[in-house]
Amino acid sequence: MKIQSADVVVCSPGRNYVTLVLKTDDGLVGVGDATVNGRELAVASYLQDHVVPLLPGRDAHAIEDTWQYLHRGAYWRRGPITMAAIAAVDVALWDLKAQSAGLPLFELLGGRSRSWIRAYGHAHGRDVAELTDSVHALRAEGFSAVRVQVGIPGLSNGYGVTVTSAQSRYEPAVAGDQPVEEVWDTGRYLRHLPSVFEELRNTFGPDLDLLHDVHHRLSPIEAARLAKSLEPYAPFWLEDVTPAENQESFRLVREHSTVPLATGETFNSVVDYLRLIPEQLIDYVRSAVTHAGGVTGLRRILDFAALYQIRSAIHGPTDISPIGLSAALHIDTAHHAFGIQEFMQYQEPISEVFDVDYTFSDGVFQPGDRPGVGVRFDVDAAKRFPYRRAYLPVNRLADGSVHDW
Ligand code: CS2
Ligand code: MG
Repeated sequence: MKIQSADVVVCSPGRNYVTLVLKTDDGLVGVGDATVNGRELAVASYLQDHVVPLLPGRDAHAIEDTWQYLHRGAYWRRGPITMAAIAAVDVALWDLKAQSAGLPLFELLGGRSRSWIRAYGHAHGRDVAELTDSVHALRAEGFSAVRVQVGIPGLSNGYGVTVTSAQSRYEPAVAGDQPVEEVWDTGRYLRHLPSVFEELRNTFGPDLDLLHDVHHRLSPIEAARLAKSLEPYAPFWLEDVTPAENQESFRLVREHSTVPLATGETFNSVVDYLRLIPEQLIDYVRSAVTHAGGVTGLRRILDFAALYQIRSAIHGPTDISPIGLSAALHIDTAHHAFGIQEFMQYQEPISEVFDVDYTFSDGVFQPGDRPGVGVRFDVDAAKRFPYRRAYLPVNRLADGSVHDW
């Protein structure tokens, strides 16, 4: 089975996606996701200009060799753009191999390890009343684990929260020629959050798993204070409590609290975890199939994490395309180190372009049984939704200085 052609398609059915389509000489079509939120055209160019010319004629079965060829062979390895491009090739090749075997991908990854995949949903509100309604709505959809994000009094916008009540779902990337600018105040946030968790625990009791994403905004000692103050409400985890470049900073948080910690959505290699995993500074790895070198890259991370009882929580926001999410679900089904799967829920018209076979009901996913990754990508439909420039927000403090978003 040889790769015959490779095409890169950028489309925007609701938001931007970069998709790689590989065709083989025996007529199979494999697809991979290379979306990097707000930087889509950079990864499309990396693929189109530097990777696509290398693919025709290669053995489509040689997944590991192609991965190493694009990783070591490029000399400039790692980085979000490079690893998203490699991920797209890798997932498309796994898709082809599984199709040629006539099996859903999870069968090639070791087969089924669990009966279902537990997911957490995104609840949000501009205040606690709205957040409570949002949690009720997710509970009604069957979610037993919910990420809770809330507006902070005195701040007009916050991470994970819609700006108006008319928006039913939060989507951070906004179409336009300039990023939206937000204003952040750590003191207000730290003072407000414990009362929010207290109210949610009073309303929903001890059984509902509550997750929260700090989105890289705190210093290590601020993160420790937050974790300590939320400990009585037993969060399932706190995510990205502090930026992860200085990995030693997680130790400081650990010294003050037993709240589980999750990080890794911005990482792109197992190398990024060289301290966090063996020194057991985190409890969940959040890398995405799409951003960490595909199925091949993510399995390296999970095998490493499993040695330390650290579990998976594969990144699953809407800026991962249904191809990336479906690949994640196959890994979730097969890998012993599964913890939980993020599900942010796509908005239409996405299903006009991506036809999926996985199902979601009562808070859990099931992978489909189509051979391969299970997603059909409609190239003609994609043309109806051309790329629109969009950026993630930029965050500032009250004095105008840029802060982590
Ligand atoms: C978030 C993401 O899903 C998450 O946990 O942190 O929504 C993140 O903001 C986006 O993926 C950024 O592209
Ligand atoms: Mg996050």
